[in-house]
Amino acid sequence: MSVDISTETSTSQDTGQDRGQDTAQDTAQGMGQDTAGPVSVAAVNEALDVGRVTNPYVRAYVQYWATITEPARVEVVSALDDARLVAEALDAGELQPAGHGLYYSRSYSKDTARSEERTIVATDDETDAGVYNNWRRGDEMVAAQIHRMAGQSAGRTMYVVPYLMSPEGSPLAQYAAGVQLTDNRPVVLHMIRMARVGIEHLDELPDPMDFVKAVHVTGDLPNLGQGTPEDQRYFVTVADRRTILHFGSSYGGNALLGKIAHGLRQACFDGRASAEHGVGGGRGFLAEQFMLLGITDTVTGKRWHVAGGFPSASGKTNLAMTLAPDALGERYRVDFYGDDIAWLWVGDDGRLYAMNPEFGVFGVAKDTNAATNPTALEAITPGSGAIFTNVAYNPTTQEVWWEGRTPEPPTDVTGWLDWKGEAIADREPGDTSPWAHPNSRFTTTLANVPNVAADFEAPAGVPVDAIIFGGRTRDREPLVRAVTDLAEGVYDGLTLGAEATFAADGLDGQLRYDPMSMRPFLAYGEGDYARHWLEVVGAATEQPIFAHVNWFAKDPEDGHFRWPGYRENLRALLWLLALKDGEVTGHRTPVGIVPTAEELDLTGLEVPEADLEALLSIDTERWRQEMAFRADHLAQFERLPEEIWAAHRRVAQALEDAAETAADLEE
Ligand code: GTP
Ligand code: SPV
Ligand code: MN
Repeated sequence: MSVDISTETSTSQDTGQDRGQDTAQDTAQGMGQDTAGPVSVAAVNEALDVGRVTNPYVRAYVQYWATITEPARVEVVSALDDARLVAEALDAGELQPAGHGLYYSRSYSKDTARSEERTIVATDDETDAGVYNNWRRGDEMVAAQIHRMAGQSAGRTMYVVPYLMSPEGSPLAQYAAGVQLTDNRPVVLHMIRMARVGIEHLDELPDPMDFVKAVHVTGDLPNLGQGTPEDQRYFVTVADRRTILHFGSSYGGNALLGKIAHGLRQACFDGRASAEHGVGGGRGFLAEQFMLLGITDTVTGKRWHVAGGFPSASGKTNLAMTLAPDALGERYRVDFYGDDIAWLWVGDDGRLYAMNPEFGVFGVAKDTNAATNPTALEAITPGSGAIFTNVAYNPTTQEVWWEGRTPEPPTDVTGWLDWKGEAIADREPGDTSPWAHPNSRFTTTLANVPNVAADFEAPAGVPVDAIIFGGRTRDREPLVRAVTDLAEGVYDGLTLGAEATFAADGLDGQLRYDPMSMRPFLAYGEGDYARHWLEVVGAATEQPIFAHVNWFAKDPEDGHFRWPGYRENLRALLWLLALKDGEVTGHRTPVGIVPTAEELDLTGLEVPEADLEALLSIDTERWRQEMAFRADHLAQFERLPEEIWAAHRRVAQALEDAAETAADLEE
């Protein structure tokens, strides 16, 4: 579908000679970029015709941005182009082979993760400003991004990637369509794995203007001043124009705009706005950084669905893909739906539903192995088409490795390169820096995950029985505590966080709060967001049970994890669902209901007595300290609903009462 305009006369002074890696790529393609000027209007039209793009608004949008970024050629992409694009990327050295049907890529060394301080939500309405969303005015940010992107795709191909962030036929499909423009072929290959890609997905737009305009320009990565005061990168969602403009990265959520820019930030905004259009019974929908799984008790035939938010790198992928622990595997089956994003709404029958808008998994590689996440390993086997990014690579054997894949790195280091491409054999003695980047990832499709749910693409979504929140906390949070009241559940989500890892990151024991695990993805103010949560979930005729889980409690003496985690985590969820179904009662504490030691099914698992006791109890003093931090955290939010404050006061009072009772007992 490529339209080559290399025969046209050059009008640009910018030959792209100084564009670092791009020059090498395009030369390798033999596209003659030195002579290719900006693509002409006629050539763009031709590419759109070849790509069967008939929607006049999409055509005008592509034309408009082509005049700004000035690519040498335009190509419309579909998932069917994958094999050809992979072959081109291998030829160009953008990908390297990592075994049969597996690929390796390395991103620029200063471009290996999202950058929260460079990420902005812009609208025309000042009241959309929150504590965390880096709000700016739309006009200002659009102008700034046009300025940054101008001419920056010179010599490159602009790929037009039409995509859908939902299963086909979803009641939320109206909010799911988008067209990403990108000048980066590996980004296209990631999009094909992470979203449903092809113009046919946009054929049935209720309104031809209902698509997200998502523009990605890579930029001259070695010269963007990443992390300096001259940083040129900006990742902007102009939410009220449904426009996403990302400049200065080729990595993950910075560059695959369907995923978090659309699937979370834009959808967060649309979810509230959609109430006016009658979506979700007039309440709208929620877009959350949530995993989604199904659990079936094969003995009773009962089936539940659990959705839940954990901050980035806190265990969503691992939980979503989990298998039941061996000792319980005969009885319970876990089905995978999604690992990073869920959209939730109330269906016509009054129940709360959830679906995963993504088509693939962009999972953390570190510690993925046969014991922790066997299904992930199966999803990245030869022939799966998986792409590894920033792990260690051996070009001779085409193997990949990351910390925790095996207990020790390969003993024969011959040929092994670390994530920067530097030979392990050349390392100074005593150099213990990781072979793989800590945020290195694998990209594979949902369908490759062996325990993907049979109905993972069902447009109706699945009914949600439980909503869980979980952070990394070493000492205060028990293994699981259930919350049965909606406002207290939303309050718990708003006060979710992970402990500061170094004293310098914050006060000792104080959390880096991450409301609902949405801190980097919120599109509008936290108080209004809390209100939207109360309205959407409050409208459900059957309320989900809420819970806070923690797999990361540690023994302060020797630092060991008190809970084995990973597959064993299912045991906490089974208790929660039994509680919801009235089969157990648990033990009531000021901060929720925790399991008794007898109620938790520990068949085939040995947890030392002292660890179990700590996992199932509440440290009232630590909690009282936390309540003061929470009050300060919540006080930052404008228009926080009174129900949330009331929930805070109830929990605080219950803790004071518990402390008093304890003091009385001591006397
Ligand atoms: P994002 O994709 O960044 O949103 O992360 P995520 O929430 O999906 O986190 P993921 O499941 O990839 O886990 C992040 C890291 O935590 C990995 O290195 C996991 O091995 C580790 N991890 C996940 N679950 C557990 C657990 O139950 N116990 C312990 N100790 N570590 C875990
Ligand atoms: C996260 O950082 O939470 C991710 C990876 O899931 S990214 O898509 O880059 O945001
Ligand atoms: Mn994530």
